[in-house]
Amino acid sequence: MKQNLTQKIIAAHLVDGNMTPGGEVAIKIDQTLTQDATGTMAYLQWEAIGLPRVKTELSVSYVDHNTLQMGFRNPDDHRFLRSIAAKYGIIFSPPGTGICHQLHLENFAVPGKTLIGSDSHTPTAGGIGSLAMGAGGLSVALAMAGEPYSITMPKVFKIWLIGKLSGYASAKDVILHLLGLLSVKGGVGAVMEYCGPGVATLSVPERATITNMGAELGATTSIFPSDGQTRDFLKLMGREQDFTPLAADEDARYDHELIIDLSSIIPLAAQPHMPDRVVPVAELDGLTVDQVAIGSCTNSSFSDLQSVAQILKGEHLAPNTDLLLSPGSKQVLKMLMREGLLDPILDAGGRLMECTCGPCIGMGGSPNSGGVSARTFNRNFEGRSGTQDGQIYLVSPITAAFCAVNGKFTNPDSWTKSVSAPSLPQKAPSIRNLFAYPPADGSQVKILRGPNIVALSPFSRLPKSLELPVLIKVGDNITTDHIMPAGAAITALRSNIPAISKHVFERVDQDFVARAEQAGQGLILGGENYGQGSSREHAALAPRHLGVRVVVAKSFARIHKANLINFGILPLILDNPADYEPLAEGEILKIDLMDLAPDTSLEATTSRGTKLKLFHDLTGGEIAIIKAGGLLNYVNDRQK
Ligand code: MIC
Ligand code: SF4
Repeated sequence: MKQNLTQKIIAAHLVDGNMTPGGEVAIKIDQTLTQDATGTMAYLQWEAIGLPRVKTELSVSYVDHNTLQMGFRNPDDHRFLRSIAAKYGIIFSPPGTGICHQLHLENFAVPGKTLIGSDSHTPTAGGIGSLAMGAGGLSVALAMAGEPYSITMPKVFKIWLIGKLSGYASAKDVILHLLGLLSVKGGVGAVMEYCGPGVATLSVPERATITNMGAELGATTSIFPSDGQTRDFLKLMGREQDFTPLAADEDARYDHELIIDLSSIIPLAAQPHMPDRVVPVAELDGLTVDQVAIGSCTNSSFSDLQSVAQILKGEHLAPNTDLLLSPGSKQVLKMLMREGLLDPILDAGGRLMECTCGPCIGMGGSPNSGGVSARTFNRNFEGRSGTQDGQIYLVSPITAAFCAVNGKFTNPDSWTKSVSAPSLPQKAPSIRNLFAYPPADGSQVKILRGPNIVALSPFSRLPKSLELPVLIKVGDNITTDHIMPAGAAITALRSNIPAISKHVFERVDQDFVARAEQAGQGLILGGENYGQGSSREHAALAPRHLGVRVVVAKSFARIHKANLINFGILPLILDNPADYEPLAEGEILKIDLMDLAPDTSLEATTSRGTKLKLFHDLTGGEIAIIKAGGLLNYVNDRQK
């Protein structure tokens, strides 16, 4: 049978299951990655599994999210991660070496391999033809233990590219165009597979921008074929031996088809506060820009920053505008230095930051009160920048650079500075000597901990019935940033669940934690696409710590739903969305769980005496995990 690329890679890694969309498939995972903010918890869980060495072909632990080291917490986390990596056979990337996804693309990602990472932008490696997915830390820990990774077999969307980008349009505008078309939930349950004659016109870093931000569509992942462009990139990275050509069969079947003419793409921007609120940059003409931030795993490649340098050359930042720039990796930074491209940025007044996530996750670089910030990032959720009323616009590096020079958005028709088409540099210096490679035998390595690293306490099993107050009622598209905010102060608590739990929903409702603590247990009522965004399992773990046993919503985002299951929280769907309106905070729902089984619905009685039908799409395995009180209990039970 003819297969698309997604089906080919899944079939080659299939351990169990049925490859019909909607069915469950368990696949072998070749590579894993973690970053520091999710990694400490992932490795605490890895330790609870109790194996002497990882079983994957390659596992890498990156430190890129919180490198501010304000006090002992971050450096203790980094030291813990370094020692864990050495002991268990994991490559360690020290703070400041680069952003996990950029580094993985440059140094480790391989066409046709499977990769899961405890970060939602792991699909960046789809730019090189890996089947790369974001997952919770516990799922990554289990993959390192050699367990297959279970997902719902995705539908596959064919994104047929024709034409060639021209003028000031860039890869970022392609994915913004798609977001405007499909919305932040348009890709849920699907893989975006790019093909067609336009593919050959895009370099690997441009492809990676597109697959990276496929996460904002809610997609399981996004993938490009592996072709001549892939070979060129791997050769430049000194890894030509990792190249294999890969493509869908001709006439392969897809579940949905879309055509994008690259030559019709124009500069676009996502307006506050959602990545799908997309408009042409021309419509923002005249809007004052207080801050420009360039970098993040979406747009921090050499060619991205080269275009910025070309626009800034001989210019000065507008007096009202600040410019922050974080290169994606030390390799990118060294290339900029070698090609003389840092001078124009620094001479224009730009501020060079570390090669980390930086302002993207609110690690400094927040805009002023009510300030407009044009960012080359992938998320503009309210408050994520660290300034609650900051107005964040997501744009390409080219648009960002013009904003920096003009101090405002301007119509691209007025742009004159020439920008060369994205290209790979002639030579790229390897920085692989900066990674710490694990010794062949790690048994003597001592794990170094700090007082902020608190082991997980076990969770109780699911009882036969629950009587739960609605602790909070929220609307559609609630992100994990709403549930468990990031930023320097809170992210420093990622390895301490009791401490981080004090911040659940704090940007939405200051009283949530007190209410939850008083009730002892309860449920969250959500709308559509509940839990979109990050893979941070703290958005499930911390509510669970506060006694949340059930989330009732109209629909769920993929990774968050998996995280809820992993920590024994029952994700239930309102059978009749009209039941959402009358439900209020404080109301008590009595849910009988005796009949919890695949393909059945549950009944709840409200304190008003009304009946609600709640359904779920959980598999037998997922129900068993929830009943056990979470995946760690489940795995430990199995080992007994
Ligand atoms: C994000 O972009 O939201 C993050 C921060 O990278 C998260 C991971 C985290 O919360 O640690 C993600 O994308 O999964
Ligand atoms: Fe880091 Fe931002 Fe990318 Fe998340 S989206 S991995 S915070 S750069």
